[in-house]
Amino acid sequence: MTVLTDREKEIVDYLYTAERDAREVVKVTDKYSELTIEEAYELQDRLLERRLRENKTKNVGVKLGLTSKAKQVMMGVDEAIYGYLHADMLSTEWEPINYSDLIHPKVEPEIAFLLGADLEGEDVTAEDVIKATKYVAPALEVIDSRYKDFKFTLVDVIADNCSSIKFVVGSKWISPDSINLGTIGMVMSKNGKVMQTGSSAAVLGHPAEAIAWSVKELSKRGKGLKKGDIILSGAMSEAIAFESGDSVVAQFDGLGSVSMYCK
Ligand code: 0L1
Ligand code: MG
Repeated sequence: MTVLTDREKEIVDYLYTAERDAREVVKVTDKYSELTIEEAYELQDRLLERRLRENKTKNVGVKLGLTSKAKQVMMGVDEAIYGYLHADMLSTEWEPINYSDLIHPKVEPEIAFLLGADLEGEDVTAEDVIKATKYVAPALEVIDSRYKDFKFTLVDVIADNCSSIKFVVGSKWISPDSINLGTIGMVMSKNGKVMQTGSSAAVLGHPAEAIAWSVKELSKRGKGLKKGDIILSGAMSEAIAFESGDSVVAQFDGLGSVSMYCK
């Protein structure tokens, strides 16, 4: 078992309880401005260990964030980030999401990859990702930064497991060979009104490129992706805020649709 420093214990407790109690908090870097990206990923690991233990859940995959140039420019960074998905974050289309469990949620459209083989190493390419993928499906990711007003630095958001909270995967799973994953158009509506349009090309040029990037990053930290993992490859448009009573549907060319309802 990993022994945590006093600072790690304090930050993990701060972020874990903020999520558990659906309470927004001030940024970690307001107190610890010297934290580095490497330390942020270590904090993320420690936070996820605590989450796995206390929520009695298990790891089911990885999610990528800041994969669009627009979001990177907005944050003043030139790199994507990654976090982890747990079984208790997975929600189905027919099971409402409880607004009272969340702080200030937003939802974004993504393509989910289900891996049929492990992927690891610094030389992994987008072609390797496609070969290792058994199915792709439309997905919605709900993000709920624990930080006040959804405002944070890169260090803050990495330590906070990249704002992860829930995700929904559509029921139509298809082979990645049956579609051009680099040019999928998408329309996301809330309560019947179109809110966002986007393209899979916004995800680092191609969602499989984004996943290849994540495999390289993970391998620098001695990790990889596993057969059976679900990977959320990154948002195809800006996220939209939602509240109790809202329904959201995202329709993807050739992939079908995925929906969620918030009660
Ligand atoms: O999944 C995402 O793209 C979110 C990454 C973190 C940035 C944010 O919360 O907006
Ligand atoms: Mg996302």
